[in-house]
Amino acid sequence: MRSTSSFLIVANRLPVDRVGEKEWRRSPGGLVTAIAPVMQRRDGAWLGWTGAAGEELKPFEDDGMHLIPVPLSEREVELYYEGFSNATLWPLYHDVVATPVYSRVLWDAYRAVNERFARAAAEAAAPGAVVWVQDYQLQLVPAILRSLRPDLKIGFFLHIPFPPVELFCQLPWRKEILEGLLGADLVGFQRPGGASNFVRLCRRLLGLQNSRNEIQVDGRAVRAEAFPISVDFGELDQLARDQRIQLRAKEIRAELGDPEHLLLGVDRLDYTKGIGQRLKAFGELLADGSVKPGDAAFVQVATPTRERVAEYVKLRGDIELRVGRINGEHGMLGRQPISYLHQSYRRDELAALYCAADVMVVTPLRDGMNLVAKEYVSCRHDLRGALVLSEFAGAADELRQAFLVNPYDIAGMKRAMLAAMRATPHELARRMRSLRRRVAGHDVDRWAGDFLSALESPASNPKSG
Ligand code: GDG
Repeated sequence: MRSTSSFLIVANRLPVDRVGEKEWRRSPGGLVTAIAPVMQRRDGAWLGWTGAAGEELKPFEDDGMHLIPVPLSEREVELYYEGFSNATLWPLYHDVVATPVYSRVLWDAYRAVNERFARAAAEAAAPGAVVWVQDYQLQLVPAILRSLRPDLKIGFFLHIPFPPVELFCQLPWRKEILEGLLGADLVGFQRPGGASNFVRLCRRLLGLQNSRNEIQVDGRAVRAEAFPISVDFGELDQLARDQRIQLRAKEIRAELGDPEHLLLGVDRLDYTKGIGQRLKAFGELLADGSVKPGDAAFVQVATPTRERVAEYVKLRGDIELRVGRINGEHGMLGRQPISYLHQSYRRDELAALYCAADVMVVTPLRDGMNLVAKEYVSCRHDLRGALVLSEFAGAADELRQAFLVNPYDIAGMKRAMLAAMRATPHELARRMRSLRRRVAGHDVDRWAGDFLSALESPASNPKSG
């Protein structure tokens, strides 16, 4: 077994899911696809939790990746993961759309777990290694790691939004989080707004000097910059062209009674995703007769997530009540306007759904990026299909040819959904061509490449410049 690696990913979760007793399968998702080749080229390792509480495993190899498990106890899952990460930081960073829980017990667990990840990374990294820390669960890791291993090149990427000064200041541990992130050489955000919020906060709360996006701290320069994440366009494009996927897409439409308009939502069942708002808009379109029940069908895939966190339990109840009401009022025997699926699907079934849908409805109240929007676009080589997209998703910066909506404005959302349903094939093709060009030219490979070359460029380390 090797001792140290020259390239290290540090993330809350390992990039594999357990199947059976001892078998693992690579988790779906862009991050793994983008990073796997870099790991192979650079003798890389991935450090993270296996997903099972109380499990202590030795490092192992899987699918050509060197994996280093970090253990979490049952109580740490509750306090660090479900607690501080998902009941404090997640709502705070998403515009406080749910009320964050501020608790010292949760904070203590967050700090302790971050320290464990940092120590494990310090042990696994070769001299001068590049370490790339991922996401909001591990914001203290960069500083702890730097104090243990000043020789490392440390990058951090935040997948969710970074909030404005007024909101971030609610956090009782606001300085500690900023100081944690400042341990990195490069702090990456989805949008330029996130980077400037961070720079402003470092000035305001820590009194640090900056010139543009470079912050001076302890004689080092820390860069804050936007790197909008993306999807594997090529892989999805190819998948969507597969005959089996196309056939399945036809079958899905037939199973739904070949509606004139098939609308689709695909989200984790999360209160940031605006699922209730979009269903309300659809329900009103049915109620006021703009859309006839037999003509339109709405499929909402709501993947189970964070099911032990109180806000998610409440959200599930709210959504299911709304679906029940709309179906009760507008359904017919054997046919419901909303097909609500609280289940997780295989990737190829999702691709078939994307190919089947006339209108993809992505309406988060706040979202770092939103990969579903980019996946839909990648699957529509036929240049048909319309994307209704919230202006509060990071993806809206790039996908300007979508039907952009404010999810708080139900009337506006109804108009946009109708416009998407009524658009001519010519208009749809014009919009889709431009959306596809954008995603094809800015795929996840480019995202990882851009981040890593910025991290390793001399500008982020004045001594080597
Ligand atoms: C965070 C940020 C940012 C969903 N249901 C199933 C399934 N999915 C896949 C989708 C997509 C991914 O999960 C969801 O990604 P999103 O970007 O839409 O949202 P978050 O999970 O909130 O992700 C977000 C992202 O990180 C990356 O930086 O864009 O803003 O919140 O890929 O396809 N996949 C499968 N079955 C499902 O049922 N296989």
